[in-house]
Amino acid sequence: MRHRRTLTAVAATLALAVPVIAATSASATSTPTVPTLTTAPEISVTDVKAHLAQLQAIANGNGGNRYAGAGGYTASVSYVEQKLRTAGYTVTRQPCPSCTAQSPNLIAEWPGGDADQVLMLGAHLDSVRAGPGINDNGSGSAGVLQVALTLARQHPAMTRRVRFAWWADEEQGLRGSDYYVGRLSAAERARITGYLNFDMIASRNAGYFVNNINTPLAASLKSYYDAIGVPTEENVEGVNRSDDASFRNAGIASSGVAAGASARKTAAQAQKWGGTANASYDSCYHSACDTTANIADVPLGRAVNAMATAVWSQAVGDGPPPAGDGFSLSVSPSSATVEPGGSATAAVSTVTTSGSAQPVRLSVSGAPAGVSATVSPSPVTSGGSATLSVAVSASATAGTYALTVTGTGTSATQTARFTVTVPGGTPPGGCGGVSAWSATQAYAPGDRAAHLGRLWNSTWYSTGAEPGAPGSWAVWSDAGPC
Ligand code: DTR
Ligand code: ZN
Ligand code: ZN
Repeated sequence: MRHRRTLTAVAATLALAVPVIAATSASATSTPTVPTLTTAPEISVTDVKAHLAQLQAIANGNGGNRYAGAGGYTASVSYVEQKLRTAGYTVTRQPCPSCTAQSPNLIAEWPGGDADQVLMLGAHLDSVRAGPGINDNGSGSAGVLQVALTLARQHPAMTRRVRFAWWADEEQGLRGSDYYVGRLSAAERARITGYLNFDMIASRNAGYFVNNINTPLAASLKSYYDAIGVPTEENVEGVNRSDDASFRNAGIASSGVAAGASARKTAAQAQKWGGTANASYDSCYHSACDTTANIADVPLGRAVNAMATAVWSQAVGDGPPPAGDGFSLSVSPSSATVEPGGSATAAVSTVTTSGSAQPVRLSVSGAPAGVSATVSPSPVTSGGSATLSVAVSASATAGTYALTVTGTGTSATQTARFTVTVPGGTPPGGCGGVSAWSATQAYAPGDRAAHLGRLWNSTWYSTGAEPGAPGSWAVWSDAGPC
């Protein structure tokens, strides 16, 4: 079922219901209330903070920071990547040659909506060396991640594409986003309808800043704050200091929200937003104290719900969710080279992509003679995993074979490919027609046998002496691969 969030709860505190640009419908009840802002689901601050706790743990385990080029950055990338994959995203690590230690950007696109109209959301995932970077910019990274996970879980009908990015090396000069934008073809650039940036969204002495606040792209972000009665200002402090600049410089519309860095809150701002006048928005900016203790829940919650509002109002349609396939199936790795006599395994993963979890019966087909392939356990409940085991007998014919793993669920059937290559240039029949070595056969000088992808010449009398085993040189000579 679709979540339809009204702003009734927050509206209770407002003297005035603010007209909302992004409103798609008014409440159907007879009580006059604030119009529904969008169909956006509520993003839970608790969920976002759970990601922040993980980023803090990553920094703790990596010398106290997550800067690009160090272990804390790589581990942050792995954390976000794994969360997205589990949710059903195809995630791309884009190596960035111009970034410190060639640190990668991470890009994930939700497969729905018009591919010619792409709304992008991004946050830099690196920190400075001085600290764990939980507000700068764990906050934006975790927020964008939670919105991406929520989109996947809701699986709504899409109008536009939504692409999420976590940038490398922002702190050394916006290098990750600069590389990404520089690599776009003119056609790819033209497809991006806008880029929304989230950098430092949970500052403890928060301001409510919107980048390029009077542009059409900013309207859905601003309208969220308008609707909850929080005044916003242009993000003057952040101009040219975060990844939206890479997009703006390439002529792509950009916006975003921020709660402020080291600049000081004015008396007028303290009056309208609360907090401390004449103190920095974030007193731990670029410092060791930028930890999970440096996060303010209120600006964080507002920013992530503004994000969701922007995504749902700009890219989610009014129709019902597409009839879901229900689950996805993948095999990793998707290929292996297996010598005769050898074996390989691969992980078979399923993910529930819509509705509730379902039992999925797993099977594998397409194995040629001499190759056995099994998948176990079966069935699994979607969300679960199994193992594909491939065993190649000594007499298997060299070649490349496509195996098909089939998952039969209650709402759909999915397949995934696994390619197995048995090496050796042997003509059909295996080792030129020479029989496979047998442990029970008696061999005499001059006999030949095929074993482990090699041809063996018998030089003495033997039974049960395995060619290639230690000491077998006494009775077998190796005549090379076959
Ligand atoms: N992104 C910050 C730079 C920055 C400085 N001031 C602001 C204000 C709002 C957002 C960002 C910033 C950094 O990464 O250091
Ligand atoms: Zn930052
Ligand atoms: Zn910074």
